Amino acid sequence: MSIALSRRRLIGTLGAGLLVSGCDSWSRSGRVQALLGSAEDLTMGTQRLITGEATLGREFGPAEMSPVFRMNGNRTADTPEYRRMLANGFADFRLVVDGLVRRPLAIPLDRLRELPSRSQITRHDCVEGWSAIGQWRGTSLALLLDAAGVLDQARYIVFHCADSFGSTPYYESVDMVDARHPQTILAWEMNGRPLPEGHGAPLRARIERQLGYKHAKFVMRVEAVASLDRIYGGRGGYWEDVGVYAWYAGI
Ligand SMILES: Nc1nc2c(c(=O)[nH]1)N[C@H]1C(S)=C(S)[C@@H](COP(=O)(O)O)O[C@H]1N2
Ligand SMILES: [Mo]
Repeated sequence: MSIALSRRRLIGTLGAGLLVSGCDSWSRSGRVQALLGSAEDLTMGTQRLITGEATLGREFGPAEMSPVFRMNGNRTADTPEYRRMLANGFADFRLVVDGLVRRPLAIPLDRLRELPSRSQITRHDCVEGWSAIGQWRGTSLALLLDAAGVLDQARYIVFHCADSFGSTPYYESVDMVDARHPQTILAWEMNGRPLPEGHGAPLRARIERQLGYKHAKFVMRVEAVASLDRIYGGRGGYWEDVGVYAWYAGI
């Protein structure tokens, strides 16, 4: 607890000098974007330095689970293909792992469920100001990346989702430290039941040391890339491209 507090305080102190308040036109200039970018790098670097790359996010006991875990963002993926897969219990679903890998994979859900899995009870923190504690079980992303043989040039993992806002698909990305973190899983179970539609069936990412929007729901494809520049808007995620939230959302 005190470590978490002092970490926050330190990050706050370091960040405060660089962050510029207000939403005048100057704040939208390239200079501010650059400043915000360097503040983000500093936050990530500081956090990794203090907590270490493999530090686990806090885990809770069953008694601490929230009676209600709300749904947020898209509660379904409104495409004919998704509806078809949902109606069929995802029997036709294949998780694609591709990009900078030696062996691209297309893995059925049943097969994923047979692989070694990890279960964790963690707190989900949404940037909008709510939290909930839930249990997640799923397949380690590191295991899948090893099975596909991720190439050395790969620096990020992109989660491609089935849902969109308007015509813009939701997506998210993490670097290799978070991709290979022991608690980073593609969860197919929530609170002891198959992952419900509203929470991202059939698979959603759990990135336990980052805020809620990084936890991509409705994950269809995992892509290893050297750079995020040419993925959609180039900022590494749907909300990042909109310009609202930072790519690194460490908590
Ligand atoms: N594909 C997809 N993933 C998403 C979102 C979304 O709209 N689409 N919303 C994000 C946000 S902001 C939060 S807080 C969590 C909400 O997860 P929940 O619905 O399981 O509570 O999912 C995240 N992942
Ligand atoms: Mo969120």
